[in-house]
Amino acid sequence: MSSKILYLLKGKDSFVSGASISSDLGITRAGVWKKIKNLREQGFIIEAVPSKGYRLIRSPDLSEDAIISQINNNFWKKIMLFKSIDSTNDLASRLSAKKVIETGTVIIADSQSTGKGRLRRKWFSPAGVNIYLSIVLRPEIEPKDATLLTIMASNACASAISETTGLDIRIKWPNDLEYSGKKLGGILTEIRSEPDKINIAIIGIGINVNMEGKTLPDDIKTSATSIKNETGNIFSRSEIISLILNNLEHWQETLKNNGRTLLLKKWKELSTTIGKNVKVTVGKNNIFGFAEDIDDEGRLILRTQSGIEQKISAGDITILR
Ligand code: BT5
Repeated sequence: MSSKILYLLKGKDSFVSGASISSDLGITRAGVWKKIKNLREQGFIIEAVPSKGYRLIRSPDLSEDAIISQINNNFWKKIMLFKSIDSTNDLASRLSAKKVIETGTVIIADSQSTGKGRLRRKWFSPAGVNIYLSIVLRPEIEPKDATLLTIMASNACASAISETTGLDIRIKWPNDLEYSGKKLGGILTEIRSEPDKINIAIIGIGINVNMEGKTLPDDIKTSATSIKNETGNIFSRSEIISLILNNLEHWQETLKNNGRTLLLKKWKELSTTIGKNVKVTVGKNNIFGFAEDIDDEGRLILRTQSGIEQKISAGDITILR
């Protein structure tokens, strides 16, 4: 409900009267005041002048209501924002196992104590600056196509960040968001499935937004970057998250309506990997070759140095000059 008030106040320079809010939302004036109080507690600066009404002065850069007011709430069922948790993916997994959250739930944290990447690698997750979120879905695709979820999320994130910041964000197979060859975000898709059916998919997204480059730990200082580091500007995390969710809704609908080709085409346009000589590290093995394409399941098609075609489902890519 607070998000509906926000919707009425947003983008207006003038005051909106308490009476009109109360009649638009069908609640009492005291009810309006309570919701305004709730928004203020989330960090919104709202001016209140007797006989004039309410005016939104400033929004916090991360808030549930700001996100809810910008997305399709029939599609996204619930937005949950936490100050600090272990890992948004792990919480999503625990809650979905207990069946206390439904598909279309989005779990967001301001910081994570044990944010994770693939293979339980650490994801650096400091407070107050970045995006850490997990989306819970039950997609109607087969488990062998699960990489398409990472592809969908990569497309959604790259477009959202590019549109908001003007940076040319690219995707490195299979799950990296990059700017100028540096890692700006990553995606971790986890599924629980039966042989022919995905029961639950959790798509985890981490994006470095307003983090200062100098605060990066030593091991990723040269390989990672943030939007702030590249543009010098601070961006609203709520805006970027809302755009990501809107884009994801679009790609899910596209995939449902036999739009796999469109999804893969967009991914290839944004990819830094296809058409390059690469080293693919899979476990302890390195495979050298030419990245020819990805197939319909999102697997990398690699022409090895001995001329053999290999299809690779997961690995770490180094692009060779
Ligand atoms: C990923 O793994 O890139 C997936 C990262 C997904 C993180 C999100 S945050 C919300 C959700 N909840 C979670 O617990 N996780 C997801 P991978 O490709 O394995 O890359 C991990 C590697 O990236 C690490 O080993 C570091 O080298 C590097 N790294 C760690 N933190 C980073 C950061 N903040 N920015 C850039 N690189 C980072």
